[in-house]
Parts: sequence; C-alpha cells; structure tokens
Amino acid sequence: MQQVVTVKEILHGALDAKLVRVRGWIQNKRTGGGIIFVLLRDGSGVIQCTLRKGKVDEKTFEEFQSTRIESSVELHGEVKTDPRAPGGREVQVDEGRVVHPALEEFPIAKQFHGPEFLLDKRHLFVRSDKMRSILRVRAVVLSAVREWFDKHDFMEVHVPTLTSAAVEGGATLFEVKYFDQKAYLTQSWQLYAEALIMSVGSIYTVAPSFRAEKSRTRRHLTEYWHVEAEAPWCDLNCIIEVEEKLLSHIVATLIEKCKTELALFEREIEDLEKVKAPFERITYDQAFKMIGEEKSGIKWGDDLGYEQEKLLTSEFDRPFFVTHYPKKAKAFYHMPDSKNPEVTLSVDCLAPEGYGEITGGGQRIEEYAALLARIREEGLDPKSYEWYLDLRKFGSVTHSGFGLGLERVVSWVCKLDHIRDAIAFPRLINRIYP
Ligand code: NSS
Repeated sequence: MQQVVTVKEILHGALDAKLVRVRGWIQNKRTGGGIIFVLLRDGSGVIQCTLRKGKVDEKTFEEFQSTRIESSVELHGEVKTDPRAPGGREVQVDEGRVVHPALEEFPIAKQFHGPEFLLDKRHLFVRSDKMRSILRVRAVVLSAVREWFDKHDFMEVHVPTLTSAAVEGGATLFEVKYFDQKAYLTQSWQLYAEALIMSVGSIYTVAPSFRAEKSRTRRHLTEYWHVEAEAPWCDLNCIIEVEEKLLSHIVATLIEKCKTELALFEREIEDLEKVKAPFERITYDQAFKMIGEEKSGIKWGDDLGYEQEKLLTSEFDRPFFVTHYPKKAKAFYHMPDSKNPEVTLSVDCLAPEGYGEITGGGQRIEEYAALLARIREEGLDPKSYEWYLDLRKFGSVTHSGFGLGLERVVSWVCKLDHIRDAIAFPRLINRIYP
C-alpha cells in the first residue's frame, strides 16, 4: 500500500509527479465539467485534490459528489504542479474513499455568524483557517519561550494549581472545596517560585492561571496560560532585561516561522521588526501625565486599566515598560522604592495599538519584617503566608520575576479583537461550554 504523506510534504517537499496517499477532511468542495475539486485539510496544510469522471470509477465519483464538507476521506493519486491550485500543487486522484461521511450539513458556513454562535460551535470552529493559524502561533510562541529560557539557564519547574492563599488579591480568587477545607485555583506560581529559586536558581514555568474576573472585557479570561519566571540575585533592571530579550526572541521566531499566519491576520512584518531590545521605559508618573489626569478618569495611585492603557499605548508602535507603580495599585509582595516608598519596584510591559499589559512583575520584598508589615497593612492574614514569610528567615536575597499572559501576547501579534480567540476553548465569565 502507498504510504500516507502529509499535505505539508506535498506542498513543500520533492514529491512532484509521485503517487501519494493522503487523508483528512473535506474543507470545501465544488463540482464543474465532470470534475470535483476537493480542498483537503489534514492538520499540516490544505491541498486541492481533483476527481475526474473516468479517472476515478463511477461509484467513487458519485460518493464524493454527494458527500458533505467535513467528511473524513482518504485519497490516492498523482502530485502535479498547477499554478491555479492554492499552494501551487494538486493531487489528481485515481482512487478514493469516504471514511466517515458528515451526517449533517456543517453548521459553520461561509456566511456571517455572530460571535456567540461561533462560541457555541467552538468544537467545530477550531477547524477554521483562523483558529488553526492562531493555534500554530501559540505553539510557536511557547517553543520560542522554552528555547530562550533553556539557552539562558532558566530551569522549568511546576507548582500546584490548588493553593491555600491569594497571590494577586482576593477579588479574583476561585474558591474550590478541598475535602473539609477551603482551597483556591492558583492566580500565579510566584510564591512557590520564590521558594524554589533558593534551591535550583533561575526558573520558569508554563501553566494555567485562574482569575474570577467579574467584568466582561476584551482581554480577560477566567483561565489563561501563564508564562512565569523568577530569578535570585536579580533586581528590577535585571528582570526588565530578561523580559525584553525574551519578547524580542519570541517575535523574531514568529517572523521566521509564522509568515503565512501573520499575513492572514494582516500583521505587517515591519511592525514586528521594530520589537527589539532595549524597549523604552517610562514611570507610572510619566504615564499618568501622558494620558492627562482629566482624560484618564482615574486618580494618582489607581492601577491603569484597559481604558487608560488604550489611551497610552495608542502613542506607541512597539512594546514598552511602565515602572514604579504606586504601592496602592500593586500586590503586597512588591518592593517599595527606597527613594520614594509610595511607589514600588514594579514593571508592566504594554503592547502598542491599544492592546496594553502583556506582562506584570518586579522586584520582591526581601526582609522578613518589611514583608510582614505589608501583609498586615493589606489586611491579609499572616497565618496564610507563614511558609512564604519563612523564606525571608533563611538567606533572603534580592530577587525578581514576572508573568506573561500567553493569550495577551497572541492577541497582540495576531491583531485579534478579543482575547477569547487566542485560546481553543475560552473560559469567560458567561461561558464554560463546550
Ligand atoms: O497579575 S499579574 O499582572 N502578575 C502576576 O500574576 C505576578 N504574580 C506574576 C509574577 O510576577 N510571577 O499577571 C501577569 C500577567 C498579566 O500581565 C497578563 O498578561 C496576564 O498575566 N493576565 C491575564 N491574561 C488573561 N486573562 C486574565 N484574566 C489575566 N490576568 C492576568
């Protein structure tokens, strides 16, 4: 039997004039003049396959004529160069079979469907060119992340998803019943990471984080993928350098490996070529002035939300850092600036064109007494943070870290209108199906 080859191998390999067997799903189909044109999708790509009356037997021709799109099929034929075919090559079929015919009309047609309909049919919409391209961009971002960290001696480690205390404040905590105790879904690996750097040095993770975000926005999921890093002997400046080098590497990798996908989203390569370390840095104070107090709709000390970041980032054409956020706007563990203790050694990276925050992090409080005081000041229960406080008793050092929201990065590079499309099955305030 002829070995099965992938569409990618046919389109990019030396398979011209060869006999091949392919299998996949009928993405589209049209008939005319005794020929059926099948667009076959197999996961690696899409290729045109032609079934000619006379070249395939009568029964096969009729079977393919009546079968619906998204039926699974297997085809055998010869690879031919044809400039009219998408991708420049087609398979001229001599044998074929329908493996499982689609039992109903595929509900997602070419016509316009509203977002809620497409979310209800997400299990089928993931087959679209758009979703397949996004999933590939995600995968390439993550492989670039791992490549960069491995090369720079950050070790990948994993921590629990079920936790006993908040990292980023109680307002967005998901509570779960843990036998006869209360537990929470993790918001961030950070507190465990701070324990592990004293064992194995610089580290990173790729894991889901959970936020019970109660408002509907274009950039909040309730479950998202979090790339986080933590490093000992590293101050604010050091962690900013890690972030800008990592982000530059991610973008350079996308330019190299995702040209087709980026073109589909009309993301210009020139936009991405500007993303090179070092990135511009501004302080929260400067950002607040740039937006203008009146236009910002917030008071000094408030965190920058979506609206403020939209105003601010429309002035930029590449990512930049905002540093030194007020204590009030940030979680308890951020190190106050010794020059002005009202602000912290914190940093967010903001993507341009209105996208806003893609990373958040900074330098952590080192001293036991200072950390305990901040926990109390925030009205948190020191008992819940006993083990975390313990870390400051046994050889504390200057250390910093950050978290990068994978879907935020994908939304920005793919110019998506809404973060829900940056993940296969989004979890949103009003959606947990399918
Ligand atoms: O809350 S963060 O700003 N920071 C932390 O969780 C730190 N504990 C990370 C650290 O230092 N290890 O979240 C980090 C990033 C933020 O910049 C976003 O890109 C992303 O996580 N993020 C989200 N993405 C999607 N949906 C939601 N709801 C969300 N919340 C944060």
